[in-house]
Amino acid sequence: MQDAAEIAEGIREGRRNALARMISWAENADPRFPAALASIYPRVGGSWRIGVTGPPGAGKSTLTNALAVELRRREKTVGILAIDPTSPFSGGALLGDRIRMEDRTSDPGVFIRSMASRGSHGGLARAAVDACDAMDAFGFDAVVVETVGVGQAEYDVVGAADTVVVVLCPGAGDGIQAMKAGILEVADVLVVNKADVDGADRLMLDLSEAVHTRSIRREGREAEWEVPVIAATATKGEGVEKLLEHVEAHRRFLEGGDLSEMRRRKRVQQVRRVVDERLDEELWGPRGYAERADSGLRKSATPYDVAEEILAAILGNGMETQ
Ligand SMILES: Nc1nc2c(ncn2[C@@H]2O[C@H](COP(=O)(O)OP(=O)(O)OP(=O)(O)O)[C@@H](O)[C@H]2O)c(=O)[nH]1
Ligand SMILES: [Mg+2]
Repeated sequence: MQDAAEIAEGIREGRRNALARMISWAENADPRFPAALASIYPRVGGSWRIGVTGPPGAGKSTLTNALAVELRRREKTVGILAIDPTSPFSGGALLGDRIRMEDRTSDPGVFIRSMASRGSHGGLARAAVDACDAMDAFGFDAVVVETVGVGQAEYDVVGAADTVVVVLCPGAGDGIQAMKAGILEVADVLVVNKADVDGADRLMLDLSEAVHTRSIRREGREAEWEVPVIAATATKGEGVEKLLEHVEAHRRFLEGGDLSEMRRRKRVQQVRRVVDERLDEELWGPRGYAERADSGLRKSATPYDVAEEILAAILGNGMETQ
């Protein structure tokens, strides 16, 4: 069995199997993860983290593939984390490039890993950030996280990135309308993908208006960031260079401001996730309060009475009411 020091050393030495193992630890909330992270933590922070989200089928994976190809062309390395991938990464050459996205051995500058949201015990965002930390410490120039934008957990995942790219496409109907409001909130860069399809221009216009209003409503430093809306045809690699330029511009924007503060704020969320997860375990795991709740209910107390009793036991007298 490998220990944390071994894995950390493997990561420092650039061994991909060590990285893969560490990500598995993150996924499984393995008790060895914290120590491994501690010993590579000084190396965390060099990667630019890009979150890619949007409705199902918008072309997120195709765009992520194309983005990776473009990054490689610029001699940048990239780690990709795909959450619940329904559309596996193409596995084939994109645009005639020889980068095979699925074949991990063919290009040491690209690393792809998927992660399932189920089975992560609600700790999806915690695990995803942990995995990104591991990839970051490994030394990738960019780390891209793709997740389908369907719920809070997924927003939470991409929200931890430095730059959030939201991918929309024309013709996906009311579904997009419904999630637009929420999805626009998290976007630093908006991509209208499938620009080769009817309705793309219309969507560009609609979004440009929507984004304009939103950026005025935003507070603080970010109020000055005008979320660009760009067109792309990911299947042909069109618009990808432009996308990367906007990501770079966003990076410069943050670096010119309080990047470290922003990152620290996001780190606070990670602390909170770890605390929440551990507390949940302590409270409702085998040595927790489930038994006590059961016996309380047997005495025909209401769930509220039982909850109060348990809270009082946890928090002490401070919780007593009336
Ligand atoms: N016409 C057109 N089709 C595209 C474009 N980009 C992607 N597609 C197609 O759209 C489909 C979905 O693409 P994906 O990249 O798998 O989309 P996704 O958003 O990752 O999908 P999920 O991960 O399942 O939510 C595929 O058949 C792609 O070939 C584009 O620019 N134009
Ligand atoms: Mg996908």
